[in-house]
Amino acid sequence: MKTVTRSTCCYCGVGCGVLIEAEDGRVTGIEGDPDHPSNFGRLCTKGRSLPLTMAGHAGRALHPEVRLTRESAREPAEWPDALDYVAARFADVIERDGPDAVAFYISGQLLTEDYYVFNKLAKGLVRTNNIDTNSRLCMSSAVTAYKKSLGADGPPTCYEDIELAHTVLFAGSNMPYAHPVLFRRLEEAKAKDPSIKWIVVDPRRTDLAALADLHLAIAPGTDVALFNGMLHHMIWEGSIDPAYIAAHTNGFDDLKALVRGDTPSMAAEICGIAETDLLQAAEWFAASPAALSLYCMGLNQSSHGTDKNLALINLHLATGQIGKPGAGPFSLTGQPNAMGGREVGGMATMLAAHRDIGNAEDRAQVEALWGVGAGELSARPGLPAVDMFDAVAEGKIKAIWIACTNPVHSMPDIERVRRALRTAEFVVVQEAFEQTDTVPYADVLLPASSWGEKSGTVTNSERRISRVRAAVEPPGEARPDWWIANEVARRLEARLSPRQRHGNEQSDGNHDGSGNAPSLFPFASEQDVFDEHRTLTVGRDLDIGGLSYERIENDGPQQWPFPSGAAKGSARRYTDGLFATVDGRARFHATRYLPVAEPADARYPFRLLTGRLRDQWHGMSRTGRAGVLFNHAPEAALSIRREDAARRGLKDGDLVTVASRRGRLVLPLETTEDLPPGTVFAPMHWSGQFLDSGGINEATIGAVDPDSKQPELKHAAVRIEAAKLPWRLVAAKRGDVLALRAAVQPLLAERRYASIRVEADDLLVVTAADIDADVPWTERLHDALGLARGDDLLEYRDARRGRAQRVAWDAERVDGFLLTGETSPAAALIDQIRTGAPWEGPRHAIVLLGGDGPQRARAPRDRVVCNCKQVTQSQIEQAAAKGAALDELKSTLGCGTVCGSCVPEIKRLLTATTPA
Ligand SMILES: Nc1nc2c(c(=O)[nH]1)N[C@H]1C(S)=C(S)[C@@H](COP(=O)(O)OP(=O)(O)OC[C@H]3O[C@@H](n4cnc5c(=O)[nH]c(N)nc54)[C@H](O)[C@@H]3O)O[C@H]1N2
Ligand SMILES: Nc1nc2c(c(=O)[nH]1)N[C@H]1C(S)=C(S)[C@@H](COP(=O)(O)OP(=O)(O)OC[C@H]3O[C@@H](n4cnc5c(=O)[nH]c(N)nc54)[C@H](O)[C@@H]3O)O[C@H]1N2
Ligand code: SF4
Ligand SMILES: [Mo]
Repeated sequence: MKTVTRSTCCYCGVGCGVLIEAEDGRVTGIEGDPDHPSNFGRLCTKGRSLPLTMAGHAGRALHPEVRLTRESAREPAEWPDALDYVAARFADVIERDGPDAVAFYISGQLLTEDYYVFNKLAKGLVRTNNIDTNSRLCMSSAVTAYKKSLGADGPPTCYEDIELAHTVLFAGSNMPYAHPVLFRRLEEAKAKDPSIKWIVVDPRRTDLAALADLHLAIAPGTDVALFNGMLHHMIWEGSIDPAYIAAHTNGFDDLKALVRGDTPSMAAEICGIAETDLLQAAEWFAASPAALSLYCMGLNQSSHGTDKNLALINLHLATGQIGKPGAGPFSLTGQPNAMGGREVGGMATMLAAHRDIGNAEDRAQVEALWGVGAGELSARPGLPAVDMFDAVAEGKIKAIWIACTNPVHSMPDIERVRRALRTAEFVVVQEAFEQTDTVPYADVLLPASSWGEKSGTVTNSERRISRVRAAVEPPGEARPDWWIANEVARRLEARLSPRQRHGNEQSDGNHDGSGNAPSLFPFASEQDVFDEHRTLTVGRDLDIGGLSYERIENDGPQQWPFPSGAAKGSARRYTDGLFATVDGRARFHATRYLPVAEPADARYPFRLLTGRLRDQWHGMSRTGRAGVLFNHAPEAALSIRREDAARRGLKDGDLVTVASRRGRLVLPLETTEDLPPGTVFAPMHWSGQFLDSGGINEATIGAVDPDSKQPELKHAAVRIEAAKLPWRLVAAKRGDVLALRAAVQPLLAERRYASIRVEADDLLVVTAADIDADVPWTERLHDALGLARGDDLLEYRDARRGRAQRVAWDAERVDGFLLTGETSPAAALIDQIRTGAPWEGPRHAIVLLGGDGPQRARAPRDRVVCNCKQVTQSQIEQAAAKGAALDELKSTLGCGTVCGSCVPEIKRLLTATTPA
């Protein structure tokens, strides 16, 4: 039977509504929900490809698995046994070493209900605040700055402001890649009114920067200097709003005294931009009828992330560009439910409903609401992510439970995380997919149901709460995250001694969860959890006392606050100039520019930036399952400015070692004009599932912002050297790419460079270097790929020239190959497999394909720009050379007509191509 289920996309913080089509328990299709106020039916490449990531159960975590000793392998276990075991091990550690000897590291991709149960488990039952999330790597600087300046967390703006803004300042955001559907709304607004100004602050010339009216390619990490310089100009040009400042803010005089010294010329020099550009930006911002800032990780992921946010908010407060349509500081949320996580207080420094752990009254309120004894919640702040893993490495935290995040890939300086997990006594990993870099460290693997299979709520970037609904049953024995946490919590409740559960003074009572004291975990469904959560918000800034599943069902997704009796949520906050601070006034902060934690120097002369690609999501556990999502960027690479490469005698495709003070990895080089001198860029996505290394976080730094504790994932000093590993092997095989990946992945780490790429849904390619004399490895790869033997294998060896070539046949078709030494035929062989055309010549002639051309290191294929219509870069360039404009390209090639994710890049290609 065919069903259609209304739900929400599981990727970015835009929070697009989707209609999931399913048949016979399988997700078969997806459409944008035309009625959802985030996307009105649109989806981007990632959202549209969700069904492809759900084809089959291969690679999913399907059963609980337990290993009793580190030396043994995990064995499948029954749910009750696995849950009992986790509860027993946690209880042992808590009773022996105290509650702060355990920790929870969770995720902004959990649903609000999942998050709520974990938070209550840690803070309400275990009584530790050691619960932190990957939002620490993502939103915590934005949260800290909102609280310091406006008095409360959460953006004051809404999506409608995107259409109403007249000046848009993008700071450290690459929206066309990271928030594509919201960017479509900006494109439309600007198409309607070309006088709208776009200013982009980003060291890189991204597709967004290429479309901007003004691109400020600042030196990495210098945003505070830029914003202070802009404010200086506004103050001394008289373009600030003194009436607004006087009526609604505090602290302006200190800020004014500070920025007196930050002249535009000094600021421009620090930022490495033209002073006239800085002045232009200041004027467009201050004089605008409505100035909106959209900012993301370029500000937050910094050792001065809070100050970067505050310096930008200063501009809004000084000019009164806040609390009115089209204006305000709009922090774009990364993950689908980073906001929901903050709402339930799921971080080491927070309590439920935007309360603070450090605040005795807040604690007392939560104690009363949860029904735990007065004074029993721990006042000791928990450890934020980086400190948490350090404490594990130091043996202070003995047991850690990781859910819905992959820290062995996504944390800075991953070797530190690996060390921690090797040291830990007990590691629980709650995952939906088996192939991640964290799963091997699990003593217990708890299989989680995932998108399309689970139900609850998420809150998007504009504070809008949407329903997530299950369209199919979870595979195997996977269970919803809230259920898993709830089951362990009940067992732990029964195990922890009364003294632990109810404090010293009540130790005589029988509160062991066996019936006398009501359980803290009475939840029978995710709806029960939501209903408890909303009662905790009543009277708070995020009051959702009036919101229920039923309400969302009937009236659609709603924005908070949504107090009891409200007819609808609030689109915009602070419209009356009354802020969430004690005196109702927003606060200016005197933000002083400070350099990045690790500036480049003679030994590590390059500044490393990291960020996202258009079609991949984080560690690729999901997007890495769909071949089509590799089209736009087939493999990991390090981008470098052409002159910087040439000066070092390096060229496109060369393998280089990227080394920092912490770690190193090898990547192929990709030259570009889009980076400032002395700066290199690596995407964050590739991990040990696709590379011999763990990806770029081998090199990044764990330095954190002093206020938000967010690590500086965007900046580290590195050295780039030729890896001097000649290209030696390319192999490919047609088949089940997930199975092939699983078979090949364990071999990767043995090479100094090895990489897997998915060429198509049924074609996997492996490249490796440094394998000269290592014949056994080649044989193992051959076996892992399942290349045919005997008659169907054509072999050719030339020992003198160090070449070996094998081509596997499936009847008349090429099915796979493995080339060592001379790899130039690889590209043509891959094409041969892709097209699936029968080979007509004599078999031995196949190895001559590609001739004796230059050795090709990179993916040789023409890059696919438009994924929906499979239109390549060269097709677009050829049409552009004939003078075609965007509309003509759309009607002839069809590119950019479906999801629109490629339109910014098409526009850029059009500008770069001169018609012949
Ligand atoms: N395709 C895709 N979309 C995603 C995600 C994904 O994995 N893939 N993840 C989601 C998540 S969780 C997040 S947090 C968001 C992130 O969304 P974004 O923050 O927009 O994405 P990033 O590419 O991480 O970083 C944005 C830009 O910051 C720039 N930058 C680096 N250093 C500086 C600096 O010092 N100053 C300034 N002004 N800019 C700097 C980088 O060059 C980069 O272009 O994306 C969300 N959306
Ligand atoms: N160098 C560098 N590093 C970065 C960043 C950067 O810009 N540069 N960005 C940082 C940012 S902003 C972020 S948000 C983090 C993201 O880092 P991570 O949180 O590590 O990213 P994901 O790969 O999305 O991890 C989510 C995991 O949960 C699993 N999963 C999916 N659905 C479910 C489910 O329903 N339940 C459970 N239990 N598991 C599920 C997925 O398979 C995946 O392994 O990375 C950070 N790291
Ligand atoms: S913009 Fe794309 S990834 Fe983000 S929620 Fe919408 S469809 Fe999903
Ligand atoms: Mo993020």
